Amino acid sequence: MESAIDMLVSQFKTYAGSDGSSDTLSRDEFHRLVKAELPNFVKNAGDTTALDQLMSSLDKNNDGELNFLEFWQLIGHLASRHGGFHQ
Ligand SMILES: [Ca+2]
Ligand SMILES: [Ca+2]
Repeated sequence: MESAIDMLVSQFKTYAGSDGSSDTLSRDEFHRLVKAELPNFVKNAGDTTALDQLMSSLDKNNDGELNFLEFWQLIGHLASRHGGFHQ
C-alpha cells in the first residue's frame, strides 16, 4: 500500500510540476493526467467539458487548481467504484 501511495504522489508531482506551481494541478495538467493515467477509470476521460466539470467538483476551495487532497478525493471515488464498494 505504501508503494502505491508513493507512486500516486510521484505521478501527481510529475504532472503538477509542468508549470510554476508544482504543488497543484492546473486545468491543463489535470486534463493531461486523467487522459494519460486514468483513461479507463474516469468516465468520458476524452471529453474536455466532462473533465472541466469533474475538476470543478473536486476544487473545494474554488481556486481553479487541485491540490493533492482535492485530487485524492477522485482517487478515493474511483478506487471505491472499481472495487465494487457502495458509495
Ligand atoms: Ca502545477
Ligand atoms: Ca483548489
